[in-house]
Amino acid sequence: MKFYKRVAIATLLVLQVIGAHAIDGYDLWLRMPMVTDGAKVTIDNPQIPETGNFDPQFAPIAISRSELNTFLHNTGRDVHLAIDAKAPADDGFTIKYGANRIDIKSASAVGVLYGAYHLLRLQQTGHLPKNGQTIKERPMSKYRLLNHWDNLNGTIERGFAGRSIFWSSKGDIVDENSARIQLYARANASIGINGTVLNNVNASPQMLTSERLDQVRRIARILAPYGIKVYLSVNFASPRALGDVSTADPLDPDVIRWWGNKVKEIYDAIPNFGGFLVKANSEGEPGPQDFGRTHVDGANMLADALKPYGGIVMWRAFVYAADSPDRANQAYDEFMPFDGKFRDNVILQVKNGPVDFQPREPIHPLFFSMKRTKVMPEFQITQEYLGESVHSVYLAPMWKEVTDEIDMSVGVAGVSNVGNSQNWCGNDLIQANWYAYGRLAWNKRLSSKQIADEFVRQTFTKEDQGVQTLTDLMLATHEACVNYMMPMGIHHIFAGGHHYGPEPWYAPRGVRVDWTPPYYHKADAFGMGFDRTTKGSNNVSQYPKKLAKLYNNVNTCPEKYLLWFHHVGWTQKLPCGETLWDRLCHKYDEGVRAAEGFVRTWERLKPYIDEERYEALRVKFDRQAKDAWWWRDACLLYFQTFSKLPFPQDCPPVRHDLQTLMQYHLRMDNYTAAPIDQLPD
Ligand code: GCW
Repeated sequence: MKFYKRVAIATLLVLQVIGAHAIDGYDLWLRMPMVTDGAKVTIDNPQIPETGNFDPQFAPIAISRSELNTFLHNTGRDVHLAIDAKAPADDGFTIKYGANRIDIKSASAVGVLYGAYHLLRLQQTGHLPKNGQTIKERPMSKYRLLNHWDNLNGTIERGFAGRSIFWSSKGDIVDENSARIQLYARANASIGINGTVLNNVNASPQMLTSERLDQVRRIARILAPYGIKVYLSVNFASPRALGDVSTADPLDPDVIRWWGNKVKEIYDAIPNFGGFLVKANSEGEPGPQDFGRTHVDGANMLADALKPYGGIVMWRAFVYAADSPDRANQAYDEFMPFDGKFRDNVILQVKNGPVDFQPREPIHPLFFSMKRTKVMPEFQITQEYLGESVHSVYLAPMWKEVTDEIDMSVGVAGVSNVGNSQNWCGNDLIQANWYAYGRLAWNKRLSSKQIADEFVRQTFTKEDQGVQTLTDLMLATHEACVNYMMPMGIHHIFAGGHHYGPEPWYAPRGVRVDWTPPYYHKADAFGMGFDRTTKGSNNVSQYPKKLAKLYNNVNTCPEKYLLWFHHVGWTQKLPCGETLWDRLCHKYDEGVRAAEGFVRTWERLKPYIDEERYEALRVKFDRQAKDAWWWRDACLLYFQTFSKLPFPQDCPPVRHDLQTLMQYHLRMDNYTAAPIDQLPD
């Protein structure tokens, strides 16, 4: 069958599936009714035939036309699509909304597709342009990637929404899942995502076997028409592990040859392959240091292999050794000396904060200092540390604390929250995080509020009162979560292993100390907090002077980072006028009150929301409020064993006792969501 026909038929199949089922979240933000009065859509480039044998490079145009035909209401204007060398390049587009016609133009086919989805979004959110208006868009980041931590057996590391849509212990599921993978592509293209890493950064060498690469090839063919390239995480020891070379030393000629051949094999099968993502010498993964080489040796060797084909290497900066006095210092210490030494097709992928995707972290200092290296931030969309898919936490406000301050023009990566659950994310409301991630990758200047508004109108309700109430709720969730889990710069006081719930006391013998909460909170008879000042670990000095000065002084350090940078006495007066202990109690209370408020707000939203999703989220909000109490009681009662101070009088009494909470440990396999019915009441 001709390529274009296949795309068109597959698109129709997806559309049929969408039409057929109840509101269960499956169709994400593409919940558009099909129109019967569709606009006439014309392709203005004579070299692109209206029907028949499409050159694959024009597939996005075919999709644009079919999407607009199916979903764009007739506004009395014909729609014209054109690839035009004078139109915006780099995936950008213009939409000219004239009196009789709408022109969508871009220098590339995929740019036209982004324009088509933009127009549909404007229709769905009630913001169609005015007569004579021209919209011009151009993405702010070049590489807009999702990272899937999917294992080849179908489990997902830190995945809370079912199993992988790409891999299965059953073997090959690409054909079986092709409709879902296509909808995944469509959803991503609609928000401008242009690349996806198909497997866990803790990568199995098996990823690079010929059988697996054939599956990758088939996935790539489903994604390509939507402008999405595939990338793979690779295990640095692959040449040795797959059996034909005795080492993985990046300077060894046999190793270099092995990678060269492997890369050629990949590009022969997948000409638009994107490149590699590498977690090396981190948390037990192999890397160049195992052979006495450096990150630069490792990254550049892979970059050289990929270069002839236009591929890139994303090399992660998430490294830390077990015995360091401050984990937050390490990425900077290890990578700064290499600034300017990486090939130009290497991008350093740096987590948003210097520790690990905590509910709140200061910005990673490498963003300010790596001046001669390409850098892209990595965010975690999946809520490993923010209540998994149980807590509804809208993450755009958290990401914007970083994206507003840094350069994202090279690219951005987001660790996906997608699994094969019916609603993709295990929670209908946190689909918003996937959506918001894509929108911010496209345009980091969008406000959290605007993105929430767009999301809500396309998914839950278009009624203004409902939209307003729900977006206000969403906007409050992140700060609430920080407050009930770890306010004022506290970090990493989670339950060991799975990270669901509080265990600030967790410190079993034999576990690496930097994987235990006391390493981070440092509570003692005097006070609590990690001293990262010039008198402590000196982490502040990794920041530009102005910030270093601000953070170093306990009186000027923003309260939200206070215990991140300072060890503060329990009775010390803070700039707000309260003592540390009282302030801490009040912040936890603030979090609990907010979480309880979400339950009531959700009940008020009932008239606006379909029964299925209303009920599913009611149960989740209820649990989130209970968890907020659990967090507050566990943390305050535990820290009280150090402070020996009473709760301030206006604080409500605790609901739990410390002993019981300390005996409780949720047993959970790494690859599922927390079982709600087994959590403390
Ligand atoms: O946050 C930690 C997670 C690990 C993860 C690691 C990383 C993929 O707990 O599960 O491993 O970060 O980002 O490499």
